[in-house]
Amino acid sequence: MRTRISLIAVPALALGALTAAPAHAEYYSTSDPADASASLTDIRALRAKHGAANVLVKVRFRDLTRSSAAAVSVFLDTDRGTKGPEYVLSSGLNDGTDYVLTEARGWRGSDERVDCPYDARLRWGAKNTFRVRISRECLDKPDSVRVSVKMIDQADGSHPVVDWSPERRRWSLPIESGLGV
Ligand SMILES: [Ca+2]
Ligand SMILES: [Ca+2]
Repeated sequence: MRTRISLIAVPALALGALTAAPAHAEYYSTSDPADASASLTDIRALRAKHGAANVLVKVRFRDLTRSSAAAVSVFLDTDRGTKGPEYVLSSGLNDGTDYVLTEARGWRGSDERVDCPYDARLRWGAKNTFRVRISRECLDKPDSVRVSVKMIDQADGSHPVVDWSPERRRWSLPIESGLGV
């Protein structure tokens, strides 16, 4: 696994930032290995940005299909003092799927829906991505977030294929709220 942290969130700031790089990251990006090859929705990359208004998470899969039997959970850690995620965005990966943001109960969703602005979008074709945008209001405006993503594919009912990024129940580096997004 290769992990890369950009110190520069906004390209327009890049020149100035060369001499005064911020001490924190506002952007996280990692590639994920082809380690769930039994599933078309093997996670291949995870990116996250924490802007002034929203948290954006983008997951890229090997091959996203409209009839996918897989689902994705985007776990969000907004309180490092409390073990595990505080929120989870759960979605199918098929055309017309529902998605929901709830408070987390351990590494699961719950019935406690969070009522706030967020949206999710699937892109088929060459992009093969699932993208979610969550208002920072939903998350109680945290200074920093960490993300972890789980894919579970039920295509073969006898044995679901699971893939995590960056690793099972492991977090991205902390991402501080920044400009843009
Ligand atoms: Ca993978
Ligand atoms: Ca936590």
